[in-house]
Amino acid sequence: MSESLAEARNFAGKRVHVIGLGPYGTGREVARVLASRGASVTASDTKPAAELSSEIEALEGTDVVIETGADAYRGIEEADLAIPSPGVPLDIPPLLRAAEHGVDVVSEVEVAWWIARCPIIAVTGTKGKSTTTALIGEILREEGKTVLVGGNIGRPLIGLADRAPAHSLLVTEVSSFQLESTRDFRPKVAVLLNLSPDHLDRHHTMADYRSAKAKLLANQQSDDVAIINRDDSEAWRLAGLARAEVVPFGLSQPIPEGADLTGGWLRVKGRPVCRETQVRLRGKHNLSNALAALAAAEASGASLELAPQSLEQFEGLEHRLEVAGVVGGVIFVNDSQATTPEAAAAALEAFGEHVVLIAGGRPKVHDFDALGAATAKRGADLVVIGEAADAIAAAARQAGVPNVQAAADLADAVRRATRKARPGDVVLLSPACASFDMFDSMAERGRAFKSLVADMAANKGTN
Ligand code: UMA
Repeated sequence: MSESLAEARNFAGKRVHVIGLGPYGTGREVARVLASRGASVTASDTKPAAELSSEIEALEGTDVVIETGADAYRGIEEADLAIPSPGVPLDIPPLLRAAEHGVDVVSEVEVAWWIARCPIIAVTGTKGKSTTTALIGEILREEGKTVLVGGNIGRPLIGLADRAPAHSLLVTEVSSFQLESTRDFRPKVAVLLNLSPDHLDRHHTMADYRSAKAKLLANQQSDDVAIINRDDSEAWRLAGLARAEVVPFGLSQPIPEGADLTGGWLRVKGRPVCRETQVRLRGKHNLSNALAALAAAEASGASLELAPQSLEQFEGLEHRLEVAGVVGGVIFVNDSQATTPEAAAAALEAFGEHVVLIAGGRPKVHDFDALGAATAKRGADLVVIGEAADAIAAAARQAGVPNVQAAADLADAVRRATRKARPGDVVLLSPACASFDMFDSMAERGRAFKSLVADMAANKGTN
């Protein structure tokens, strides 16, 4: 271990200011882990204490000082280290002030890297991160490896890094928010799936977003591996920056030195591993994710002998092309996680059946032309909702989609889509937008959809 890493790992007597006690527990876990390692920790959140009761309760019995509401950030200038949660922008005045006072500002992922005793396999990209992360975990686990899976997927990395034994493998999803304030973070295996405009409210420009994602590769060395999507021009541009061994993957051409799809087989370094038809996940984008997962597992020491079983069994994650139910012969699919037009267009491609698409919400981008074209190409019907309803409808009509209906809310959209659908059709919620105009989160939107489907099933009987 380098001297600087040993120093970074030593928290005894350090003053640490954690910002954000969000619902997924990043702030709570950072505070808990570093307090247990001897740091003197303050945790701030601008929300009032009453809205943070479960996070505050979880820190009871520790020495963590909690500052909320108007008291948030008290004493931050005196800290040695400030650790903002992923959702905290780096340019808020208290953080800028702290940095001016010489406070070291880094993300939780950076600190997790300092303390981890085992190799880290880190996955980023605009879409497919969670699925690929979970799949890598499954493939490695099936081979009998000790694996911990977490990160942006909803289980903060630092808690896993704190307890992962040296012989284990830590598979983590990392977001641009988490990468933005890393410094030395160096995954043994890095996976870059794709890059398209997202989170521009925070990163402002595509160049800034790309720079945040590029930090995944920044500290890797020649004995590390970077697995990068050759089919995605934005992601592949970053391959030039990698010092690690680059292993390309992609569906569009044979890649004997990487992972590809040739003659109906998913291959890694020219070796057929699994038939395309064995992959349970639907959609071309998921075949691409499967290639990335195979390459990452291989780079992490897996033989891939049991990978076909993993790919056959892996059903995917909640809110990602998740079958919510079958009612009256119509398949209802919850893809609430699809918050960009690219993701919704990829979802449309996943089905051979006739699709009635429900799309709309709070737009993250304003160009829906490609989604309109994809809807027209698939001959899908369309029901639009939310703030982006008019923009999506206009793009779809322009592309030649004849059948577009506007709905008042999600329940109305499900009613209209159900009326349109025939037995054997798919009603697909793939909104292409954020949820915040109608829901607290994409997960709440997905659950609302599933509960509408469950109500219909209860009323009609499933078949
Ligand atoms: N806050 C302040 N001051 C500010 C801004 C915010 O005090 O100036 C407080 C807020 O009141 C809030 C907290 O900071 O209580 C924000 O918390 P958080 O959301 O950053 O923390 P967690 O709940 O632990 O969730 C974070 C990730 N959240 C975000 O990236 C916004 C979770 O990803 C992640 O699962 C979790 O850490 C564990 O790693 C969520 C997500 O939507 C699911 N991620 C985006 C995505 O996947 O597209 C990137």
